Amino acid sequence: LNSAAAPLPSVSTSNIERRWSDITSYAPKKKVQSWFQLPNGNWELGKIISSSGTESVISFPEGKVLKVNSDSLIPANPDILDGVDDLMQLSYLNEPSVLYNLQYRYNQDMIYTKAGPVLVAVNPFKEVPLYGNDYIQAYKNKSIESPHVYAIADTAIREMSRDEVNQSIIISGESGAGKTETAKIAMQYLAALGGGSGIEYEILKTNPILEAFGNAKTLRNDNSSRFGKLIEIHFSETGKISGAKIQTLLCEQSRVVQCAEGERSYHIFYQLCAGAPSALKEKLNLKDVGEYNYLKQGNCYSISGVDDSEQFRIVKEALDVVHVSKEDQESVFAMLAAVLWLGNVSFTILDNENHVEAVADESLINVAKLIGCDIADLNLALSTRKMRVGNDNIVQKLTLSQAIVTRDALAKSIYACLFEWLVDQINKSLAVGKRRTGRSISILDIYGFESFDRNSFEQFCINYANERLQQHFNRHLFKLEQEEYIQDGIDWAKVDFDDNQDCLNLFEKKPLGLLSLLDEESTFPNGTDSSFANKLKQHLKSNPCFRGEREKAFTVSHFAGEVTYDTTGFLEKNRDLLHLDSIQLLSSCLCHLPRIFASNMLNQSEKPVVGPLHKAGGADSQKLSVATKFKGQLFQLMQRLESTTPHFIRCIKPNNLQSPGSYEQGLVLQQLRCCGVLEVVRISRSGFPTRMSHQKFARRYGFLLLENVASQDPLSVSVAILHQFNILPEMYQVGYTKLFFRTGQIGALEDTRNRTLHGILHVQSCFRGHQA
Ligand code: AOV
Ligand code: MG
Repeated sequence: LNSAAAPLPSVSTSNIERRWSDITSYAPKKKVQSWFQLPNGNWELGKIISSSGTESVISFPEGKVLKVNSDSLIPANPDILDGVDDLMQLSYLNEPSVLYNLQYRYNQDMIYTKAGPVLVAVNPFKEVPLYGNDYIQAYKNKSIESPHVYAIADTAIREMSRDEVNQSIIISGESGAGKTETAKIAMQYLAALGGGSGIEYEILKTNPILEAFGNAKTLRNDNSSRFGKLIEIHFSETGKISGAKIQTLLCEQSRVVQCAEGERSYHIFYQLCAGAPSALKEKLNLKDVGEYNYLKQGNCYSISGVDDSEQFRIVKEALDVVHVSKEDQESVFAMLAAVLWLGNVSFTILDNENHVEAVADESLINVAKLIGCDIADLNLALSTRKMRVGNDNIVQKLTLSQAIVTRDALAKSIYACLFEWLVDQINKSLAVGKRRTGRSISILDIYGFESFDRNSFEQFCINYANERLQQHFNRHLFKLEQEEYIQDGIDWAKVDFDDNQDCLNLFEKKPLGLLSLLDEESTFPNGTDSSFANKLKQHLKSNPCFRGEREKAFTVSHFAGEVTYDTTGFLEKNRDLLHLDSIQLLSSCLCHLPRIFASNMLNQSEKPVVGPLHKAGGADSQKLSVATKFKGQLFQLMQRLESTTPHFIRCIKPNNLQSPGSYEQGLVLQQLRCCGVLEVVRISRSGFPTRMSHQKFARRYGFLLLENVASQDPLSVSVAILHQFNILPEMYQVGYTKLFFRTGQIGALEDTRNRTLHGILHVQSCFRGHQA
């Protein structure tokens, strides 16, 4: 979140305590050590010297003594619990204690902590000695128990083979929190354990490629993912990786032609300019990054600590590994150069109606040469538009602003197609072999929640995707879990959580949701960003998640905070026009383009979902709106995840400076709150994570019974087992169909079962030995 806008936690501690009071209520009342909130919002640990009525006297380490309202104190845990592995172990589960516990670990480079079933990862912003082969082996052999991404990946592998169910590792967190790094760490572990065929090496090499083409420096993150990615890694019966498939979520296109001050376009442009060998440079007529308009706008050419030229070498090597031929690689670089040169194409005004033609300078000549078309054809495609009026084709000249839009649309399309083509190539190379078992582990890494001073269509899509992801998290950790308890009739006090269904409805409802209204307005030839904003205000004003703002803006209350969107450019970005002329130009040109692009480009004119968008305008293609396409991809992605057992990792960004050693309590707390980390811990602690049907339980442990049970029905047998093993009543619940156990309870039973079985087998083998 925006640092300026990130609210510090409320100074009124009583609210927070009330909020968590039910959680802390079973803890002892005697407050020896307590948290006290300072006016700056941070918490300080003090010792209570005396307490009388509503007032307490508390002393702080540096000698300060304060008389405070007893209600404002929040109990702290005893020192022995400092830095516990799992927040479930805290005696007092409250916000300052959780913040302190994470910080205590963070200060010692223990960046991972469990919150019940969820792994919390606090971004260290520096190298920490927790990775590599020794650690991988240690987690594999279970000689280390501390929380880690490796441990999550290990559980996923085990459960995949044990339960024969596909698994997923779902990584979330706001921009710059560490999702992409975490995804790579998980991939490392899977590759190490499932390696052998060599395909794991290819899988790892997709990272530098996709990051070069899909990541960029933003104000939040020097290596920010501008696309979402689900990689499905397939395993054979023997547990070896047999292939993989990557599915992506729309790549941010606008960045190709514009970016904010201090940000960069996609890494690959800078890498190409810095790293291309001189022969390639000459062939593509490459200049210094500072010569290209598209790269100049951000006024930022390098990233500290990153050598673009070296990165280019790494990307080329990776392209070799995933079998992109040298010839195709050269075409890719030529397309990138074409995009850069397109940005330098300028126009001269021909008449007093502002009609233009492109200036036939170096830029135009280079573009034509690079994409292999005629200069005159390119000029026509950039400065005119064919229209059909009745039965006649007429040619309309474009004005300066129309020509610029057309030029930029062409550049964005080339880039988007290039990206899709690359993903296709990678998927071909990683294609799962014939002997597939259908078992897989998927890793999800999308762009994180974003809130800038100015938020546009891109943030709108990104934050919508994050809202969906949060819903998935809620469904699995809160809804489904509690529904199962209630359905099976066990005694359960419901734990509340922040359901984000209302916000999702605001986006998805038809016909009066944000997405529908956007599409509708995009189909009107006369629709504008302000008519769109007005429509939103008119139809959505009573929605609690929506607020109309002055001018063309509106605010959405997201699960992670409020974001105000400026609708400027929304319609154009959603329509994403590419004139038929441009499509024809590209599909007729000479280089490798047709092969790379033709199918993708022409696909775009398939379904007229946006409706009569360009009927009035003429011969433009009809195609899916960007928002609709995005929603479709998102649904596909979520659907894939639905059939898997999820493992959640929550990445936390400890500061907005991207620097090590700084832990801002307010910022961390806000992230913990918005994703409901404490509620997850609470459900896990009071919940019954292990469950087994009466039948299965009776079958599995029935033979351990010492006395015969009068009735042989599974429930009576189960109850008899529970009694014989002295399992305390508060440790389990008997449902209509299942038994529910608290964490760890079934472990002792399982041990006895194993020991007994082992004993029986041992006796049997002795017996057989004796006979022989
Ligand atoms: P993101 O994926 O969550 O942001 P990244 O994974 O790109 O965030 O992490 C941002 C930066 O934090 C990285 O470039 C590293 O410098 C650092 N970092 C993260 N995790 C680690 C780690 N485990 N060890 C060392 N450094 C780390 V975005 O893609 O912006 O939402 O759209
Ligand atoms: Mg990322």
